[in-house]
Amino acid sequence: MDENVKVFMEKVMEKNPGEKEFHQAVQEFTESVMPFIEKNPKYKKAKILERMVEPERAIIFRVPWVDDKGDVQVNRGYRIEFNSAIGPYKGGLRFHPSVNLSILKFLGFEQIFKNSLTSLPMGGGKGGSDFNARGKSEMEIMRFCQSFMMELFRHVGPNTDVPAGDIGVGGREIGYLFGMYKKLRNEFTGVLTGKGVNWGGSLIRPEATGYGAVYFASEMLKLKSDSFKGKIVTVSGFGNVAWGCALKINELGGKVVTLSGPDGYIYDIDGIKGEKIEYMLEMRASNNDRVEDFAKKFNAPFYAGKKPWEVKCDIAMPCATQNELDLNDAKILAKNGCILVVEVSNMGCTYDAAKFATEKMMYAPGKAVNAGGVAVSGLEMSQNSMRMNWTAEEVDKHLHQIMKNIHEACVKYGRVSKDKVDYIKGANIAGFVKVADAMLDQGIV
Ligand code: 2IT
Repeated sequence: MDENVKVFMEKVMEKNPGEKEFHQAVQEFTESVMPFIEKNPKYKKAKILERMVEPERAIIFRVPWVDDKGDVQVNRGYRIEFNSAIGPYKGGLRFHPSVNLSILKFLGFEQIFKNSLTSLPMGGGKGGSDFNARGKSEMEIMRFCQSFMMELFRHVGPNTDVPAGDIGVGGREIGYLFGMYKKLRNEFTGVLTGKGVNWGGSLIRPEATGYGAVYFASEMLKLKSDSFKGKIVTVSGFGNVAWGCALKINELGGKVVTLSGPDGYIYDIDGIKGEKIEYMLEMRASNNDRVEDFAKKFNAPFYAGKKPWEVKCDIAMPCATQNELDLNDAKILAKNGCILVVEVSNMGCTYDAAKFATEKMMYAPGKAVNAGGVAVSGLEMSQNSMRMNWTAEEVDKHLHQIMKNIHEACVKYGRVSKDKVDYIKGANIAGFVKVADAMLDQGIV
């Protein structure tokens, strides 16, 4: 490791003890940008990197609610308002029992550069709760969302901080959160994105993360004069992101053969298409958090407790959660002839897996690949400000162009040779420059 990176990381670790996901995200980022900062002393002098790793504000709050039995439950809520140099804080809310400060800080930190890459005016933020939706009733989910917003409403607003969904927060939860915000503020504004299309939501927002990821991967393949046509694709997860990927991959002539959940993975050799894709939405809404139901319904083999990376494929797309693909998985993928690892989940690959995949296959990081989700959130904000709705074609056209531009920016800053691009470096530096320059312009604040 570079000496400057080492010294910097020691300070980050000392100041943020135990936050291992946050350390991981900062280290990956710092290894890319440190050489760039050394070459551009204006960033070094203004201590831009030291300022960037410190959230502007981190809010932690109590979320009490009453379950169906009448018992009182207490969860912890968070909102990390990380960086507002280029726009209001923007980023999702994650409701999952694994949620803690480290995870939300890593997500908020990555969100800064992802949002910058979209070229839209959005700062970086993230929030959520350790709430576990598994086995909860519809009314319990509603009461939890309402209690969460009873505190969050003081900290957010359409020009301050605009949350959206993430794991465990979809259209249903956004609806309950929005309803309570509107009641408390007596204002109908675009304070959240991912809203229903009848009340301010944007067409294509549900599809955007998956579509955008496939558009980005198509650009990577195009560099090699290749495409999705005829490709076998392994996908992990079964939620909104995996769903959008499956739709677009089918449209482009590829075949998705796996889905996964915390319980294991399913292998569907006929390909996941048509009603099978629609069934993914039912699994999500059931609050069961498992894919074995799919195996039973469609008669596909189910591998309990295993990850889909052992299946032979051309393209692997982790769409579930952080660190779901490690070095050993990456080695198996390469050995089985996989040519491309497209990280769709945030930090879906461990750092050594990402480096290995960059070297031996092709790899692109989540903050570039999955930026289509937040990009269409940005377009939802624009439509809300104008009090207008664009057609699906119009939104999709913008999304496609934004993903092409992000790919181009990654190539610009990440090209290592005629036929090799380091997308980690490209995405990090391209995302950094815009935010760093805005911070310089705005002084020491
Ligand atoms: O990780 C992400 O970019 C999201 N969960 C979406 C954030 C957003 O504001 O749409």
